[in-house]
Amino acid sequence: MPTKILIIGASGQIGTELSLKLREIHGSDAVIASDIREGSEELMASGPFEIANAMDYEQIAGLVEKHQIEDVYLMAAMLSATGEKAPMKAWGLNMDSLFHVLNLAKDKKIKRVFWPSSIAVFGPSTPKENTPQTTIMEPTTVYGISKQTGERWCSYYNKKYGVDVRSIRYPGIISYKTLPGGGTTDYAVEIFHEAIKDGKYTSFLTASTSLPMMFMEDAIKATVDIMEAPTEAIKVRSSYNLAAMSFTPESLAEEIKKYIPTFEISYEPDFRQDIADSWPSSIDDNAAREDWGWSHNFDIVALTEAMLNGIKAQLV
Ligand code: AKB
Repeated sequence: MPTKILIIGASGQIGTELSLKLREIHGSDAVIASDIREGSEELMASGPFEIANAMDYEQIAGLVEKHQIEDVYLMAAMLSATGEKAPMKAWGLNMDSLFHVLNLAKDKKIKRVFWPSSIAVFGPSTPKENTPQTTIMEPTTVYGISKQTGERWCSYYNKKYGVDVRSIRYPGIISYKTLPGGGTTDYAVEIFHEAIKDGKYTSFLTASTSLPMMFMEDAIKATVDIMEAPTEAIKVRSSYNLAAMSFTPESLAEEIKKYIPTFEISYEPDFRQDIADSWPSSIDDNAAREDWGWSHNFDIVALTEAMLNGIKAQLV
C-alpha cells in the first residue's frame, strides 16, 4: 500500500511542485492536495484536491480521517514581506496550522510531519557568511519569529511525545510553474519573467545584496530525501540548514545578459531591503549533507538556463 499523504498549502509555489512530485512517486490517488483556494490547472488535473483552511483543526482532522492520511506536509504559511503587513494574521496562520498538525501526530492520528522552516530564522546578530547549523538566532520579522518558534515546538514534540517531524530551512526558492507570494527573495523569480517580457527589471533589493537561493527541483529533492531518510538518520529535530548557491541581483542580471544581451537592471530598494540585510549571505549545510546525504544539482548557471527555458516554454 502506498503511503497516504496530505499536502496543506498545495496551491502555493512549493506546494504545487511538491504535490506533482509526490504523485509521481506514490501515485496520484495516494496524495491529497489541499488549500484554501484551487491551484494551477496542472495541479487540479493531477489528482484529488480538497478545499481546506490550515487554521481550522476540524477541517484538517476531517481530511486526515476521511483519507486515512499517514504523512502531512504543511506548506501553508505567510512569508516575510506579507507577514510584515499583517503581523498577527501571519502569526496566527503560521503557528495555528503547525500546532494542528503536531497535535494530530501526538495523538497518533498521523505518522509523520514535514514542516518547512526558512533562513528567516536568522537575524542581524547571526554570523552572515557560512551561517552554522547552530548559532545565534534573533529574527526580526514576524515570519522569522514564527519559524524559529515553530522549530522549538517541533523539537519539543519530538523529544516529549516522539513525534516524527522533519524540517529544512529553505533559502529563497526559484521556480517558474507557480509564482511565489510575498517573500523577500521573490525578486529572483520576477527578474526572469520581466527579462523575457520587457527586457528590463527594477529590483527591490540593492545590486550587492547576497542571499542564499535554490532552484525548485533541488528544493523538492531535499524535501523528498529528508522524508525518505531512515528515522535514526534525522538527528536535528528543529530544522536543517540547506544551501545550493548564493548570489546578488547584479550577478543574476549578468547571467541573464548571457542569454538576453540587451537586458537592463535598475535598483529601487524598498522595505524588503531591511529584511534581506538581516539574513545570512551564505549557509553551512554540512549537517544535512552528513546526516541524510543532501546534495544539490543547480548552480546559478544551470538555474538561469532552466528558468529562461521553463518560462519561454510556458509562453508558446
Ligand atoms: C521569503 O523570502 O520570505 C521566503 C523565505 C526565504 O523563506 N522566500
